Amino acid sequence: MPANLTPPYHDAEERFKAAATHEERLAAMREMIALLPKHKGTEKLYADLKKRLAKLESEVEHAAHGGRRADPGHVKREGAGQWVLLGEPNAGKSTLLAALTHAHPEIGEYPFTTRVPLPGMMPFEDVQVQLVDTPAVAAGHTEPYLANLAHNADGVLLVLDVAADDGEDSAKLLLELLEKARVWPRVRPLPADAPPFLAVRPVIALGNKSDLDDGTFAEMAREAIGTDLPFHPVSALSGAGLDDLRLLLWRELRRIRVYAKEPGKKPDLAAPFVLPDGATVHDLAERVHKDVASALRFARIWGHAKFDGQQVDRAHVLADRDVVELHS
Ligand SMILES: Nc1nc2c(ncn2[C@@H]2O[C@H](COP(=O)(O)OP(=O)(O)OP(=O)(O)O)[C@@H](O)[C@H]2O)c(=O)[nH]1
Ligand SMILES: [Mg+2]
Repeated sequence: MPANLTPPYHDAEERFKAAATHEERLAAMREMIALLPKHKGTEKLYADLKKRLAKLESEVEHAAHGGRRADPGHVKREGAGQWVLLGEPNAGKSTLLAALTHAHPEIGEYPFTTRVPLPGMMPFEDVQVQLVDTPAVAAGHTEPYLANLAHNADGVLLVLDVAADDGEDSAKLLLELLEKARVWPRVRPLPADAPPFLAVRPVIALGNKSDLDDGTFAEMAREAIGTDLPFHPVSALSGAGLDDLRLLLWRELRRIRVYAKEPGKKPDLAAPFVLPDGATVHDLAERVHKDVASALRFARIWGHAKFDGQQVDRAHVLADRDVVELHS
């Protein structure tokens, strides 16, 4: 019996042949199945198409997983800076991410809920700070890529569960991981015989679940992680301590916000440039465009300078919240 295939079916078949990606092939194949006239003469072809569709679907699924598995230890940096959260199972890393950012991580009473790193953006005033939730640090179960993730971040948050009874062991594991990651807490003076390739970074310990504690457990956790590290009791559940933490996460990045302004126009206060502490007018011009930097003659500054609109040269060091008018 002839199949009597219709022109729209043939069109879909042409699209299938011309498809450049798995997704396009998948879409065209689904159309072919939908457009296939259904009668005795197309029974075999229908069964064949369904089989090919199932195979294609599993290939696409496989490719997607392969892609995700390829580099779980790299999370693209976005916003003003990146903090990585590290901690024992159930410490509350994901609950913290959910409380501080717009991300929606899975949260569970059981350990190892989080399987892959998950970033979220924390709004702070007019900037966004990136936090990265990670799978737990636990003896024999720590994902090897966590060391890389910590090394490449701008700062590390060690999340401790003050109510847990294995506080000392998990503090030890976290400190070992920092060492493996070659992250040196910025508050610690660098010894003369410091190992090479260290990333000197802000490291902050959080005593989470402070709602379950009168302060006694927090003190024990602080001693376990090292009293020289900044330590902040917080509760991801009640929100206690989180406002202070937001400010700290911005401040410890040691960055400034500056607002660029064109002569004769109002500054764009909604979109600050974020630069490292100590950045100059030249650094800002470079960030705007390299041509702007090379053509720069002087700048005018509103903010911390002696008087508003003061003329400065390219070596002038900027301060947080300066408004800068670049003149070429
Ligand atoms: N009382 C209290 N419970 C909390 C707090 N933060 C988290 N929890 C609870 O602790 C459990 C674990 O929270 P998660 O955020 O999933 O912990 P996690 O560190 O991400 O755990 P893993 O992904 O397994 O490593 C959940 O039942 C949370 O509701 C807190 O501040 N106080
Ligand atoms: Mg988690």
